[in-house]
Amino acid sequence: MSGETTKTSGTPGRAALRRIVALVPTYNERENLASLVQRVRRVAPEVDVCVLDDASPDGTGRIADELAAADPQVHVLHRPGKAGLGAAYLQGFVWALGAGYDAVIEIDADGSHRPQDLPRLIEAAADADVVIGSRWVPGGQVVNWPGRRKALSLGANAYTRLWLGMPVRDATAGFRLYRASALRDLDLQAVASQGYCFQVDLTWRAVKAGLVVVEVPIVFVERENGASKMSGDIVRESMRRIAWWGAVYRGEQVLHAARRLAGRDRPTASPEQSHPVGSGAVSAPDPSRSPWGAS
Ligand SMILES: Nc1nc2c(ncn2[C@@H]2O[C@H](COP(=O)(O)OP(=O)(O)O)[C@@H](O)[C@H]2O)c(=O)[nH]1
Ligand SMILES: [Mg+2]
Repeated sequence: MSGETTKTSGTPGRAALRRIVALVPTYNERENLASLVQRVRRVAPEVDVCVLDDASPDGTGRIADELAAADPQVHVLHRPGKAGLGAAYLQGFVWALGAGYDAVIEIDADGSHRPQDLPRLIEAAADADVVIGSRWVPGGQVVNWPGRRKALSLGANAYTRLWLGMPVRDATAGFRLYRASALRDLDLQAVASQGYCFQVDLTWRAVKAGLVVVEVPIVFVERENGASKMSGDIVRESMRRIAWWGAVYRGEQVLHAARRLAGRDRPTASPEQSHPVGSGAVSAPDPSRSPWGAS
């Protein structure tokens, strides 16, 4: 498998993934949903599907109901109204954990995430807690995106790296696999991100928790039908929240550094005061250099 590993401090010998569910968030995806669900079921028949629909006015929820009625491996969660991708996924995660799945996959309804890449994501999870289908690692690709969308995605990832220093190339990617055990480690109740910064939020939590995050290259194909829900509000929420997480992180680094310096001057310093501190960038795969002390 080609890909990039962000951390290597997780548990070796991970459990086999017997039950997997692909969560498909939808808002006005009438033209896309049936084909996406059929493709997922064809490529990965062992994988269940759960549609997370925010009461789409175009009737996507009814189509999801028809798909579920025809296939016992397809489920639907009807949500009361458009509340953002993050909120939909959080409900999906809680549902999947309650239903006993070993892993969840996030996949868009619009065909941008190709179902034929699913087996590689699942395969990569043999050695990882979180697998990101990445556009921005060698071998990754974006098809039919206008220059400004490419710039937005690359800019968002550069902004994220600048603030958070984590060595993930595509932290905003929405094609992912999470082991159920990883989700349980991530304190989902504390997640407040509503829009697409949800993806960065969970990546950041996974890296901070010392989980193994792997990026595998994917080809992202821009939708042919329907409209993108990307908006200025979503971009602004992302910029605000990422800057806040970064400021907290940098503040903690300064605090640790100050404590370490103070510890040098005082031989009686407590173990906490003399704890090793990271050097700025998240220096995986050497957890002893992690600013969170995940050694
Ligand atoms: N349930 C739910 N799904 C959403 C919402 N916003 C976007 N989506 C879905 O999230 C996926 C990605 O959205 P899309 O508009 O394609 O974003 P883009 O690929 O960045 O342009 C699609 O399946 C959308 O239908 C939302 O508020 N609620
Ligand atoms: Mg899309």
